[in-house]
Amino acid sequence: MKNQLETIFKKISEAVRQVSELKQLEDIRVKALGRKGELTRVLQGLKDLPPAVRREVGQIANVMKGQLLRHIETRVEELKRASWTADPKLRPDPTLPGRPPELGREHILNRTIRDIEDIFRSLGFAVAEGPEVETDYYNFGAMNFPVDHPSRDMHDTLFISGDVLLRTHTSPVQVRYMEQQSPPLRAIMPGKTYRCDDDATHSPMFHQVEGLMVDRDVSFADLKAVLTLFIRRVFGTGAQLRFRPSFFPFTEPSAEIDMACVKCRGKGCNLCKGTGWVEILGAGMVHPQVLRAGRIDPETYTGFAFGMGVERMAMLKYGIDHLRYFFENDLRFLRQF
Ligand code: 2NL
Repeated sequence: MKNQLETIFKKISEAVRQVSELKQLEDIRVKALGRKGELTRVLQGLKDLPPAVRREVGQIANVMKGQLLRHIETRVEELKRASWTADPKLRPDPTLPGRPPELGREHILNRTIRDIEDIFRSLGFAVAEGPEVETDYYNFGAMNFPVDHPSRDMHDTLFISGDVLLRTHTSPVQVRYMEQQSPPLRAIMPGKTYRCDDDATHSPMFHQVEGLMVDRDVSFADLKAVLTLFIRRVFGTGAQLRFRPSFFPFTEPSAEIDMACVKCRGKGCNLCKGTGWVEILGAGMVHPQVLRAGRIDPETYTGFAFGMGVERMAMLKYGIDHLRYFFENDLRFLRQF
């Protein structure tokens, strides 16, 4: 076996020395050391030898393998240099600038969430997070949804089993927050939310930021002031808002908040469907039942709450006209921000 190795080693060394083209060198490497190469096959045959011999022959074979690889490397360098002499254009130019590595970047939705967080932090709000897998109680019951409310339907909510579901809004985090803290409290809750919905304007997973402020004497005027300030920080001091009466089970009174269309400035276009206004926030005074679920006495405290879709905020702010851009991970889109 040792002789066999010796023969193979000599033969390959000689072939490497005589080679005159890089391509042939690669062929030699594969034939000798590749997966089905001559030397590889000998190494595979080792397992049939008695242990003492196996160790000795194995060592020799491995040393040979290392030497052959070094021979080949050296020969590659020699051949390359020879080719530079023949054709100086092939010589690497060490004065060229290096290729910068491709860097990743923050996704535009996370960037939008971070901007929203920074604005609310500057207004004294804390940022809280919570589980995406929730119970029916925290997602619906504590939020004052009637037992027969259509959102609780399998067709709208992604159920995991029984009372366990994927949260359909970040409100459960607010209920947990109220349970754990006592007023005064100010906090926002950003995160992923899920609904049984998938079309041009709905994704089964989307992002929401909800917020909450509870104290003695918090009024609808506070809600208007905070949300107007927030929207003007995001869209500029010229942003105009309109508060429309609305309904949510968890707030009373409730409002939907529209902003004068960013695209046509109120004239009417496809984005605002000719109305001159785009919906941007939902809000209201926290329902007494929801305060109670958070172990807060509605006789002593009042609060306002609001919710917004992060995808929608980003689309309005950056002029993105379709939801799919956020999720298809086309670098040409992602790199723009
Ligand atoms: C929307 C509307 C809203 C809330 C979310 C909330 C949370 C608690 C109590 C009361 Cl704990 N309300 N959240 C209130 C009003 C509206 O979201 O359009 N979201 C995208």
